Amino acid sequence: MAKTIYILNGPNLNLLGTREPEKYGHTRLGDLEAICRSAAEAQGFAIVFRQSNLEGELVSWIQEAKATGAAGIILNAAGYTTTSVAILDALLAVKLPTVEVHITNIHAREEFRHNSLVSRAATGLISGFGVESYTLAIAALAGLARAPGGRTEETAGAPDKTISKTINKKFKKAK
Ligand code: CA2
Repeated sequence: MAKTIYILNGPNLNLLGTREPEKYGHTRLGDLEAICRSAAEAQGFAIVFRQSNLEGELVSWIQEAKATGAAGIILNAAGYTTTSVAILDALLAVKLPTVEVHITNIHAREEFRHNSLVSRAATGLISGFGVESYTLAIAALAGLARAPGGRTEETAGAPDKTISKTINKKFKKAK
């Protein structure tokens, strides 16, 4: 059975395509889900695609991703990106490969959007490519899941040094 990628969206993203199109574009959330589903299926993955305006619900879904054996998480925490220690703690606890996504380039915007707590636990960050940030994230996660000796549960979110140590250890064992 195909492995599943959880794609989680935070507060106000239900408004996608209906407000502020100059910032967030014209694609509605339902259309984004369809785009993500076909991009993931093309790479051999299923998706669970959800949006919530509630912090705790996002935390529960991160835990659910782990409990159900998901391949990884793509997370646009939106307004919770810079404020939610609870979401950061959940990501640190589940240790799943995680790609943080943003539609806009958060570093080209107001300073308060720069200090992402999510980034501290994410494997990587894709920001500023419109809704294509999501399809780029799917490609990145699919690559991670496939890469031999690549980032796994053990090394998700860890700095590269730790990852090379883990890989070296595995190679030594194999010899
Ligand atoms: O660029 C992104 O994806 C953001 O995560 C969007 C968040 C913002 O707080 C982050 O700094 C960057 C805001 C999401 C609000 O979503 C809306 C969508 C359409 C219309 C209005 C709001």
